[in-house]
Amino acid sequence: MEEALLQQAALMLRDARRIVVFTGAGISAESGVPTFRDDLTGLWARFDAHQLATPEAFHADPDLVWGWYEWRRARVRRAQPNAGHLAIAAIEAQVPDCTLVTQNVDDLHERAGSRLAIHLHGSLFAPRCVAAAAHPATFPAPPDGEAGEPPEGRRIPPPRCSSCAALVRPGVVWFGEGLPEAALSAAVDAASACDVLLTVGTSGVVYPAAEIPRIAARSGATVIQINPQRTPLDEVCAVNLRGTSAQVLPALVAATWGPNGEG
Ligand code: BJW
Repeated sequence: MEEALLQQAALMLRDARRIVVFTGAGISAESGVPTFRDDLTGLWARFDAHQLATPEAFHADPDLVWGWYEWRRARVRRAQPNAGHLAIAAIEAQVPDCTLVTQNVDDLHERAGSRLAIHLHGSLFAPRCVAAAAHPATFPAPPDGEAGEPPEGRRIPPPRCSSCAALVRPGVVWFGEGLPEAALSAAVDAASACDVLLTVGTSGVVYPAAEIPRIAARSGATVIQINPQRTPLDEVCAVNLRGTSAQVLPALVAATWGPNGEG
């Protein structure tokens, strides 16, 4: 990463009153949580999204889908926040008007101390009744803390809702499903009103989430990207910091507010 670019980004952050941090799977990669689209290690390089991440897939084979999400949930439970997650919590501590918007379904931002993360694609830890629109979802707590992690191909029948006996499904947003309205609208509002948006570890190809940095840019904000690879968002970014989030974010926080956050 070029030092001059880091200093340029630090100046932009120091001058900003309203900041949005927008994260994707790359922020959790250095915690051992796989991304989706990285060539060899991404989930979609090993698993078929059509068989696992659509409402039709769950309808066709709920045990396969629930087993896969239980495997992922167990992996995340074992993971720890990395220096990138901690640096974002440090930005929030420096800037009172900082909104964190994540596409991630893990809880590593929360565990790193972030105040409130807007989860655009739901959470691995909030399973819900398939008929949840009709009544509040109630179901026996999933067997957290079971010894070990289910092997990745294991089929596990999902629990049933205690009030209507419908299946309980992972609380994530699958392809073809709408995003949670309140989360999307809060993210759009924050992106429309910020001075700087920092986009970190996302390929920027999944919509409507990928509109968030574009909305910020169109509204006059400066967009800074942290990613080891080029992405379609490069074109809207004033500065592209090529590197991993666990390396670049702490360096950026130190360059902006000093090594001890003295400003
Ligand atoms: C590092 C790093 C390190 C690596 N440090 N960086 C417009 C155009 C085309 C298509 C569409 C469109 N609008 C809608 C669509 C369809 C579809 C879509 O976008 N498809 C495209 C893929 C073509 N969108 C939808 O279906 C959405 N719904 C919708 O539009 O509904 C319409 C509707 C409205 C109203 C009513 C009903 C319907 C829903 C999208 C849901 C996405 N779900 C997933 C799975 C969540 C559950 C789960 O986890 O299983 O969300 S897919 C997956 O992609 C996941 C992610 O949140 C999302 C984004 O991925 P992300 O985070 O960017 O990860 P990667 O892997 O792509 O990138 C990682 C990046 O990190 C890379 O750039 C690396 O270089 C980098 N990196 N290591 C920093 N250490």
